[in-house]
Amino acid sequence: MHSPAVSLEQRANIGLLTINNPPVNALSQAVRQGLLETLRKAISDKEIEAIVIQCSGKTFIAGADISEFGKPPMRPYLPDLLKELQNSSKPIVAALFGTVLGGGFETALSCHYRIALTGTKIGLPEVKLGLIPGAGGTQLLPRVCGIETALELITSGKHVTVESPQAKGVANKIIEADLLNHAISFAQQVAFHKPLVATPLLDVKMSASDKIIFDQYRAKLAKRSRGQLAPQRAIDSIENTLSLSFGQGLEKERAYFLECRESSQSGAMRHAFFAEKAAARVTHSPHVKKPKMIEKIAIIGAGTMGGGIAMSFVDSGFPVTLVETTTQNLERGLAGITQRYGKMVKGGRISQVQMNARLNLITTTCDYQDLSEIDLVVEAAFESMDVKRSIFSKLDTVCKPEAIIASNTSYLNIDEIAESTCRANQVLGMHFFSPANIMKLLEIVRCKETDEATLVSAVALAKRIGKISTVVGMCYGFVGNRMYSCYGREANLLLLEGATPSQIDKAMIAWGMAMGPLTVNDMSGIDIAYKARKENPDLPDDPLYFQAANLLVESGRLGQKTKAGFYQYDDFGIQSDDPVALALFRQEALSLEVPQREVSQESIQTRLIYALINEGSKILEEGIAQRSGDIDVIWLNGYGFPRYMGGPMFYADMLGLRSVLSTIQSLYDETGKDWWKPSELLIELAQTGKSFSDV
Ligand code: 3H9
Repeated sequence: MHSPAVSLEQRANIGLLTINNPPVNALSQAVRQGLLETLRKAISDKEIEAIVIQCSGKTFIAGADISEFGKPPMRPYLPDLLKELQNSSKPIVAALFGTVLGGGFETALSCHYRIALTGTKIGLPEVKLGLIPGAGGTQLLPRVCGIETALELITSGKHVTVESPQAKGVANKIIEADLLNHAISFAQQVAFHKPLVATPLLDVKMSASDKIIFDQYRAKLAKRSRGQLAPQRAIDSIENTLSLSFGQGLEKERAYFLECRESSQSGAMRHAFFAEKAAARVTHSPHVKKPKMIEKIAIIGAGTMGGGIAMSFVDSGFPVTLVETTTQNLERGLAGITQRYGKMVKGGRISQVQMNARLNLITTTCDYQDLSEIDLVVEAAFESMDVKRSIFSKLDTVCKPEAIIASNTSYLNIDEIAESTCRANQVLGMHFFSPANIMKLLEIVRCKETDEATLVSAVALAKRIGKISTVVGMCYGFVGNRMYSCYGREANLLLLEGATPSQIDKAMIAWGMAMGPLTVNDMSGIDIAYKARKENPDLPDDPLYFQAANLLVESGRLGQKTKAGFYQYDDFGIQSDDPVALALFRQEALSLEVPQREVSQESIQTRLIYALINEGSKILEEGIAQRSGDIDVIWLNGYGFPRYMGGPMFYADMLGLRSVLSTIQSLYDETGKDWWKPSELLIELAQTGKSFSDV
């Protein structure tokens, strides 16, 4: 009995194995089993003289089935299957198209020949899942493309096209179209070529400098992939090709792969992979079938944020109308965009031709009447309720009835903004993160009146511009900034208790965060959140609440832009703890009767991370986030939370919610502060032995 996931048919003297496992032909158990059975059958069939492996659907195999990794292993294992391909007595040709990744690429490399459609992407992205290639990738790729390419591709996980110099040697033939017929006739041509050379028999391609390159990579990755196991293991495994036979190298690779697969880092990164896919799913009514067509975009405000948002649309080919109050503002905004693209050209990320094409997609205007044909407006003006309400009411009169109007506000109540229009059902939040053309995250804010067609359209658009989007509910700061304010609150309190800014930042970097919270605050300007706090009457009425930051702003220390904030900055922008700021905190602590103490690294980490978890739990409890994974996606992509920790909610699940609750309860008992009151949801889950992922 053949597995329905793989079929065998004969075309003249060629055995054609077709894999059919949508959406990406992942190597599930059924596919492995099917491949093994059809392969054995084709090899034993006297009429078959060569074999072609092809896939139906949109891509050749895109990797092992990631959803199987957390489960008990099921035979046949991929390395055993690939051994049979490598040892086949009949030549095997892989017909490549789409994204040939991970185990899919290892399968292709295990065939004797590869024929590819132009534009086919290849890669070993396992490190992005906290893994190394586990079916020979680290031993096969150095034999086909050389040591340096193997190091570069495997430790970065990046994809390259078959035409790129790094992929030299992968494809025996690259063709424009008609892949299957070309593959069959290629197989007929090579059917009797002898001897049959499988990849494991090739010598490792290396140059004299390759011996020292390993330590260079180790040092580079210790920084770039700080704290991560998989990239270092990948280097060890590739280095083995210099001293071990193919079989021995394979055995070592398998051991490293299993070590990585069992690690909490890989568990966290796999969670992140699936959470990002799930985040883009919106539960909506069956009446809403299709997203609205959105082709023409307008951005209100050409400042840093508006400019970045405009870039993220034109980068994906959308025409954008940039709107400002004066031509001077427009010129300044456009100059900023041109400068940012110029830097990308200098850095080799885009060509001059691409830059010109992108700039040509931008039209500018100061006249709202020019927006009558626009499908979606993103407002990125000054953070003031009055300003935004007046913009929305003007937009409402000039935009066509079906147009969607979005606000990029970080904190303001969009329900209130929507009231200034007669189309509140077509108003929502699109909260980009700065720099908007670089940061992948987009919080899509569902307001009280937002209809489902509008929401679904925004989500579809986010995917078209390459963003990772999550739909969130309306509250102060939405999900990300609301949690960030709890994280920042603790950093501020610790300053009054006697910790220094550098102590706090170092503790969080040691924990794995990309940057320290106070450095981030100094960079973005302490006054921004200060103003937002002043506009919000619902924040905790506690004299300690953000008092350290308040003091700084009120004494003119706004951050890097004034060369003084939480830190002081010298003429080269180098930061250091500032005795003046420290004295300010100490004095305030004295007058507010906050006892000074030695603050340990661990207690800083506990206070900041558990503040995130408790607030995340409240957000989930209130239904502001649809799933705990959405909160993780926001923190991983918007706030530098380490991917190998999976996000704050996944991390809490890993710790076990009983222990998390007990720590939060102790902090509540010790401080007596309302904000440490454990979330009801956390209590309920901890008591019933459940996790956030069960919600
Ligand atoms: C590996 O191979 C290890 C081996 O070395 C050794 C083994 C022993 N498994 O992204 P999309 C699902 S590690 C299971 O929206 P796109 C995905 O969840 C693996 N499911 O499409 C989604 O499901 P849903 C190395 C997978 O066109 C649906 O497919 N390979 C897998 O934008 C569509 O996904 C990778 O890491 C999978 N491997 O992009 C490749 N891949 O519709 C990971 C996808 O229910 N995948 N799904 O939400 C990708 O990078 C992208 O999915 C790909 C397509 C570029 C292929």
